[in-house]
Amino acid sequence: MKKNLVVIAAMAAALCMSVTASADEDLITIGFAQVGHESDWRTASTQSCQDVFTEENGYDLQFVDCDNDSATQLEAVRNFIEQDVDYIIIDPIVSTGWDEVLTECEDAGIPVIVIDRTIDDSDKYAAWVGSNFTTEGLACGEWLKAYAEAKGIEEINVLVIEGTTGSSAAIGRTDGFAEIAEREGWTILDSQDGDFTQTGGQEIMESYIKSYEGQFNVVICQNDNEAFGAMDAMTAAGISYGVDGDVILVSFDACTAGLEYVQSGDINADFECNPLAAPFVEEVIQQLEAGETPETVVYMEEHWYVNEDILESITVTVDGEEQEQALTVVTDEIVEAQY
Ligand code: GZL
Repeated sequence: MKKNLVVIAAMAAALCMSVTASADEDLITIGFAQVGHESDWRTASTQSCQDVFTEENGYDLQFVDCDNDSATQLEAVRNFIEQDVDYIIIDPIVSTGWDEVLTECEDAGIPVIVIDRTIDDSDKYAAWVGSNFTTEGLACGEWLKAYAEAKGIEEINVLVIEGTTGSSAAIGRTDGFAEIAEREGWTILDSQDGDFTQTGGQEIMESYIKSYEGQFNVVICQNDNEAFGAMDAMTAAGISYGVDGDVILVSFDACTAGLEYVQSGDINADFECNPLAAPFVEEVIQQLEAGETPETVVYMEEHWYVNEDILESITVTVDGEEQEQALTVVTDEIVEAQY
């Protein structure tokens, strides 16, 4: 009797393994080479993918945090090719140096989907899902123009804390804002890389205060974590900022903590960059699975958040077309619902 039970148990185990194996074979394997873990935005971006690409949804997500290192990111993609994953998702730390490895993905027959930041030296990918960073920079400039006029501020002297050098997010926000600054005759006293981190924002702001104290009345931080660091540096130096301060403080991303500071008046305006791309990436993958051709460019919906309701909207010229873009005053409900 005992022998039979052992045989049945062994057969059940083998059946379970074969079911598991075939179930595993049914999973769509995805290699995701993420920028790193430098900001609240990045955490939300990673979580979005981990929430969507789960086993119960039919996916096997192989996630690599590339720690803001381009060599690590290229190696992660090549390892995904070795593993023969079904799809590769890349959020490119920098926008160049990609054609060789994307050619290797193409030769291996593995579709690539780019999210968030752009790849500017190759088009060997199935789709890109993200934001128009230049529009974000233009909107920031147009808001500052309208806000200064409404406040009767005639002279604008700006310090910019940029994001990671070479990233399309930093390039776009810098170029967009600079276009308006040049048109309006503003002075950009300095513009340095804070690497999208709170430490970077604080260190650059501390250096700026040493060099430009008393000369600037606007600080533009290219993400919220840099703004948090800049706030710490200005507070330590006794410099007031925000709606009731001597310095207008502007940020990008509009993460929950950033919006809390907009609501409190510490940050005057925060230009949202939406990190929740995974549902749109899944749509692309499902279209490819069905043999369909997905949209190659998918823009995320974004809002421009402000503390005061003195302006309802701004006009931003995007690719030659004038667009009326609403300004949204931050409320408890908006903060509660944010990423
Ligand atoms: C922008 C994204 C940027 C965020 C930062 O889409 O790539 O990188 O603005 C993040 O918070 O570090």
